[in-house]
Amino acid sequence: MKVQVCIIGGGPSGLLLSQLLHLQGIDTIVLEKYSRDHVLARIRAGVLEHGFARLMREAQCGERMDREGEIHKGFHIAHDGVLDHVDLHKYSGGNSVIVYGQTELTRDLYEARDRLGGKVVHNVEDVTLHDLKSGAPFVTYRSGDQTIRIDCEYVVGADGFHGVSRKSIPPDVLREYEKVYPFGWLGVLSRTRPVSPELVYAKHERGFALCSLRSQVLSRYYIQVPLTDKPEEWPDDAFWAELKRRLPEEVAGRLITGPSIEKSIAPLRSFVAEPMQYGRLFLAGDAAHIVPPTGARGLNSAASDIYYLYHALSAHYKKGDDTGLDGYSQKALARVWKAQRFSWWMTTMLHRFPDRIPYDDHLQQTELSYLFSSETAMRLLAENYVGLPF
Ligand code: RFL
Ligand code: PHB
Repeated sequence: MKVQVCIIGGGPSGLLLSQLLHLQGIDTIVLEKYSRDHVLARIRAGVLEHGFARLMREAQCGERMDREGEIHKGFHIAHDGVLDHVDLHKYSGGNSVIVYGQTELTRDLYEARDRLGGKVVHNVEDVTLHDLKSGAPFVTYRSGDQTIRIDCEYVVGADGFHGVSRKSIPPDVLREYEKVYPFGWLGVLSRTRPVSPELVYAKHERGFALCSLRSQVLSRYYIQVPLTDKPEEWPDDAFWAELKRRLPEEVAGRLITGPSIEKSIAPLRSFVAEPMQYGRLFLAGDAAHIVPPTGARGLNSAASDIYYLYHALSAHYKKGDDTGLDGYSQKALARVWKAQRFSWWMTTMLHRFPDRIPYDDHLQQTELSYLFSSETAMRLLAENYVGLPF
């Protein structure tokens, strides 16, 4: 089979790019390792930047997001016994974020691909990238006992952190920057009314906690846990008790608990791979960079990669203009590193580090008291949280 762009990975990055390119008349195929049900069972991001929302609308996938997603103009930070408010709208010049789950967004993208007859192949095994430095790269995969070959002009690696695309770049070309945090987030999804209409990020001496939501009847909560913990060591009652301990009384008193419908632990990691291009291969999203979820930047950083790639590939195919493709890695990385900085800052400010010294505690407190006493500091937070311009 021959296509113009072969996209590895049917997560939000790969699907969104294939949908946008399809609308420009550019032929793509998406190769996904797992089944659609498996991809849609993963509970991940919840907060979308307005720029991402715009891109979803441009991809003709924004209808349900606009109908069911919640616009949030602010959030809370609980710390040192107080519940402070971050007015995103006021301090970002009128912007906001949309709370809409990654699962729903991915479902919308799959349905849009179905409507246009997009080619998405599931359960592909042994995906291998070939001849990336040539003008005629190709990708092979196994389906049962058959090996299938896809000839293409470009390959996009949107196969997440554990995918094969980044690993196809020779080690002497690839530079990797990584920071692993000494804790994870235990997340619980429950069919209960959210404790607060806006998100609550809580710094507490027992560890960080986050109250988020998917809708007015579906809550998403997280607590910081040691990396050695396992979800099965946290029965629901223990989770709710620990979450309550970490929230200010006025919030904990309102918490409605119920059975968990999903419970998992995600390790926290910062990671960047450079460059994001090798010959005819372009990396996008988690395949090239990871952030700890504290600043809600992961999926949003993927969206800006997709925006740049979409425009670069469109300019190539429509005008024969390769400046976007040539400059992709540099342009994408400039924004990626800003998301890295912000996520690291939020994570460092709000978590309890096992090796901290009293000096670090003071700095954390000072960071927070400065934040809530300075309009300039508040603007920095707000402009990053709603998303820096693409
Ligand atoms: P994905 O979603 O990992 O999709 C990659 C796809 O590639 C497939 N794949 C392969 N396919 C073919 N061949 C192979 N060899 C393959 N290997 C892998 C995988 O099966 C998968 O379907 O990457 P993508 O599309 O770049 O999307 C990135 C986002 O998923 C990620 O950044 C966010 O979920 C991060 N994140 C958040 N981001 C936000 O912007 N806002 C948030 O509020 C937010 N909250 C979160 C998060 C991530 C979390 N976890 C679990 C890490 C909260 C959590 C807890
Ligand atoms: C979520 O709802 O899953 C969520 C929200 C905000 C974050 C991270 C995760 O910063």
